[in-house]
Amino acid sequence: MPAVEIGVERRIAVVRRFSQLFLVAALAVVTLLVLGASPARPAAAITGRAQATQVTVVMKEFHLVLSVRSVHVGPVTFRLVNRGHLSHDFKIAGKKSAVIAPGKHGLLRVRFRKAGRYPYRCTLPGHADAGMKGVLKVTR
Ligand SMILES: [Cu+2]
Repeated sequence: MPAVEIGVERRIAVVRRFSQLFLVAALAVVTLLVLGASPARPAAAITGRAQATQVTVVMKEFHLVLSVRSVHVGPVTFRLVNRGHLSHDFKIAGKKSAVIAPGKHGLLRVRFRKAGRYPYRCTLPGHADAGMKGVLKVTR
């Protein structure tokens, strides 16, 4: 074989090798992007669709009974169930639900960004003073 042809073949082989390396590198980058850069983050942070913690709040005259005493930082859905004979609402972390009629239920979604103690209350006149209040602990 003439020397010129050997040179061309070698060059083609080098180009092939580089394109294979490039493909492997590109696949690695795509894989990292799909999986998310940091494996320490929870799955919810990678998908961006954090699963909200559910807390049931039973409303009665005159107290609010929460299904848990504490939640973690992040989105929380309060499921409000009025088992009383009067209308009630639920306010926490500056967010307030609609007024829930007796026998009805509603939802309040709150995102807790910091750990701490968050007071909650029913804002209807006199209800908190009569006992419809408490404190929810939010932890890291
Ligand atoms: Cu009330």
